[in-house]
Amino acid sequence: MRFDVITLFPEMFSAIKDEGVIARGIKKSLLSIHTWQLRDFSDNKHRNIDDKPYGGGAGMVMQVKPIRDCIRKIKQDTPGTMVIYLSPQGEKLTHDLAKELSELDSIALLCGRYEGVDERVIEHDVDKEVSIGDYVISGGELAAMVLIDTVSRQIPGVLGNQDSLNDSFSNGLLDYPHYSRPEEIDSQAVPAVLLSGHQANINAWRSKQSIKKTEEKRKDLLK
Ligand code: 4FN
Repeated sequence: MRFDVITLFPEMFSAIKDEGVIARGIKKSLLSIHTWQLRDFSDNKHRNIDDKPYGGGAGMVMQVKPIRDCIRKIKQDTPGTMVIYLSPQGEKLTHDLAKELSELDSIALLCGRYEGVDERVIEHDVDKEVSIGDYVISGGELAAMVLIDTVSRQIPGVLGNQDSLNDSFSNGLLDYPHYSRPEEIDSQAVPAVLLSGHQANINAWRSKQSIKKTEEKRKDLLK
């Protein structure tokens, strides 16, 4: 899977490129992340890519021309890539959407800043809008990194054994509780079943806990 990221802050993406699951996916050539500095597509000496909103008001708007030129360049290199604008107006990013997107060969991610992009970019250049959730954030970069992380994890071979989630969320439920050494600390003991060595009982306990936790904390996940 190839990701092309259009951003004013390409350096931010070193956070996911340089270590962890994604870095290892890149090393194994299962993934690549290419960042594009939108300012390189500016047509003025100040390297501006934003301007004042028609109709007035606060803030600045990202202009059509640099974005359109950048997308044209990306599509020359990678025909057929899906252009996604990370935006509060988008379809909510879920595990299911991540699985769907992981079937694609390439995705271009447009990261907004200021008040966002000129609406004509959304009409003409963007294939899909995706949102990571209902809160204000300062820019689309963090959202793009969340998308890259969750989509990349769905690509066969990206996760090593150390990184694998057991069954959690493959079934749409919360994970069961986890325990490690010591067996007891400050009078808090590990549930006896986990020390029993009886794997069928352990699996049954975990499955019950998983459902119970989901009912208690995230009823909305039980469809
Ligand atoms: N955010 C809301 C309503 C109005 C504006 C915002 C907001 C970054 C460029 C967009 C936000 C949230 C989830 C991208 C938020 C996302 C963004 C995202 C995002 C700068 C303009 C902006 C009703 C959601 C609170 C700033 C709600 N997923 N504007 O945050 O890009 O991807």
